[in-house]
This record gives sequence, structure tokens and C-alpha cells, in this order.
Amino acid sequence: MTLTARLEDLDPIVFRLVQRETQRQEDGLELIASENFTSQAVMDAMGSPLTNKYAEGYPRKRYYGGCEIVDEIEQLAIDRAKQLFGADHANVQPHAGSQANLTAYMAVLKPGEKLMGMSLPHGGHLTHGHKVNHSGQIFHSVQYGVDESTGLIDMDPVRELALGERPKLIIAGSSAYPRIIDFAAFADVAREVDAVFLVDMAHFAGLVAGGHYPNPVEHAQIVTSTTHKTLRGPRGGFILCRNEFAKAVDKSVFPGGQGGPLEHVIAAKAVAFGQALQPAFKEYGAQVIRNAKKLGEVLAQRGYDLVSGGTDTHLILVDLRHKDFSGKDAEEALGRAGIHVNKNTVPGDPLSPFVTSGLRIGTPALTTRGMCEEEMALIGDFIARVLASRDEETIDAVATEVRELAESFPLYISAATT
Ligand code: DSN
Repeated sequence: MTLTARLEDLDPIVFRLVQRETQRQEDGLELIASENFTSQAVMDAMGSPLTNKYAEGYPRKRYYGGCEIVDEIEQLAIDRAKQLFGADHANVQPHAGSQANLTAYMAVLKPGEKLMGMSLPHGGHLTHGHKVNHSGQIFHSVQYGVDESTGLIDMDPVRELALGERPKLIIAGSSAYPRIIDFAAFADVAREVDAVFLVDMAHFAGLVAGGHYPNPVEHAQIVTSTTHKTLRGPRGGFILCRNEFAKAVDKSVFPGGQGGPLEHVIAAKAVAFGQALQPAFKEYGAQVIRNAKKLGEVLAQRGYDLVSGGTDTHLILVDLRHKDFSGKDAEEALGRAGIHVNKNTVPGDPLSPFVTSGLRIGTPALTTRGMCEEEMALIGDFIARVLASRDEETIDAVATEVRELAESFPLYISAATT
């Protein structure tokens, strides 16, 4: 085996697939709310020989030799995460958001103890106690939702549920909630029932970093996150917590839940945290929100209902219950035009999660690409035209316009050659 052969020469099949996916990202309009385009610098760190190193343990307390340099890297990621969010303690080892959540829960709960999270069909997340997920199987899970008439979290029923169920852990956070969550109110409820309060900020971490969303670190004892959504880093997770939980969280991540940390990804996390500390990232977050608001306004003008009537964040949730097509139909038709969104349940959805009556649309990725309100107006029009007919002719016509728009906002390939 030749160690230095490039992918192109060593494995042209995989190389070609990577190229095709890169081209797909380049040619389309990426509006999946949880996706983003990370920087070449982040990818350089991820694709480095750091992937070769075993480093079970933590900086200066490892179970392997030769960790001096990865110690510096991991410490840098920890320090930058703490600085970015003003946290006492950071663990940057969770491989992804789901691992961050489960290990954080295990730090404060024993199997069978009770947690309370927002239900998935109401905009929560699978790992917040859904019955098909370990979080709903290992622990006794009770779930709150939104008020179906407003699409908003009403804190009165949340408090009543907490008082009746006395969970040991209360989770706030969402994957399809377009509004700002009142962390202070959740913290009050948690205090009242003597529960630990945890916020999963995976979706909006980049908005928190930019100062456009309340910082959950000020209210929650533990905060979990991913690094690849609005935060625009590598695919991964991390946990922030108050000093009193630091030991328990670290023990739960390793050796409790994971083995060797992915130091190449941790280096990429350090790069991403460093980028998010720059003033430009604040402007990026502001534009993400302006773009989501604009897209929501255009779709509302074209007759689409938005859950909660709009957005304060990076995403909108379109309610298709009054239309004659499902979220699945809409996702497929838009996908054929090169517009990538995902079907999503809406609160009170009569359809299954495989079909759904909603569409979740987010602006982090296209904002990274440099698009602003003007482009959102065009994209809102593309979406409305495709959904109005869903016929081949319209889809082909919109696909051509999508491609032209995408071409004028170069991504990796075209950016490298222009
Ligand atoms: N799958 C992510 C999302 O799309 O929101 C959450 O894990």
C-alpha cells in the first residue's frame, strides 16, 4: 500500500462519489435547516493525520503516550468553546449531538429516572425522550409540546406537567421550533421541582454565538450542542456545564459513553470556534435570521401558513394541512428542482413522520454562500411555483433558474477555480 497516494489515484470509485456529492451541493439550493457549508480550513483539520492518534482520557490525563500535541489541540478547542459561550467547563469529545445528549443525561440520571423533553412531532428532538430512542427507553420520559393553536410553547402546561411528574431532568431545545425559547422560565420551573435544567442548543448554537439568541449557559446547568449546524463547524458535538457538573459530565463522556476522542474533528471544532469568535460571524447570524424572515414573508404572501406565524431564528416551518399535497410530495417536487428542504411534522399533524403535513426550511447554508434577502425573494418564488403545480414542465423551468442562481454564488469547486 502506498501511504501517500491521493484518493483520486488510489480509489477512483470513492473519489468520484465525493466529487459528485460536492457538485450536487454546488449546483443546488441547500435549505435543510440543520445543514451548513463548513470552511475549507475546518475540512483541512478534519482530513489531517490527527485521525491516527488514540487519546483516551483528557488533556494531560491520557491512557496513551504521544499525546502532547493533541493535548494542546483539545485544550485550545475547550478554551475557545468556553470563551465563545461564557461557560465554566467544556467537553469537546462527543462525536455528535445524540452522543452529547445521552452522555449528558447519564451524568445526572440513573437508568429508569425521569426526564422531561419536548416531543418530536411538536418540534423537539428524537433524543429528548422519544420512545424509539435510547433516551426514551433507558429513562422514564414525559413529553411536553406546543400549544397547537399558536405553535408556541406555553409555559403554564409545561409547569403543570413538571409539578405533576417531578422529573429529575428538564430539557429545552428543539429541531423545528422557529421561535425563541424562554430559558429563564424553564429554569424557574426546573428550580421549582428541583430538576437539573439542560438546554440542547444544537440548532441555534451559531445564533447564540453571534448574540442573536439568548445564551442558555446563563440559565441551564448543562448545555449540549452540535458543531455543524448554525455554528458552521465539523460534524460533531460538545457539552458545556457549570463547574459542579464538570466531573460527572467528563466521566460520562469518557469512559462512560465513548472511547477514543476524534482529535482530527476536535481540531476542526477548535477552528470553527475560532471562526465563530470573529466579528464577521455576528453579521453572518444576523443575515441568517433576516433571510429566514424574508423567505417566510414571501411564502406567506403566496398563501402558505407558517407555524407560529413566522420566525425569530434560522428556520421556518410551513404548515401544508390546507393544501392538497403532503410534506413528502413537496420535498420530492422541490428536490427535483434542486431545492433541498425536508418534510417535517407540524404540531397536531394527522400524517405520519414519513409523510407529514409540513416543510422545514432553513437559511444557514445559503447565507454562508453569500445569499441575502434579494435571493430569498427569488427562492420563495421558486418554491411557490414548484408547489403550485408540481408538474414536470414547471419543475424543469425552475431547475434551470436554480442552477443559474447557484452558479452565481460559488461554493467549493467554483470558488477554487474563479
Ligand atoms: N437531524 C437534525 C435535524 O435535522 O434537525 C437534528 O439532529
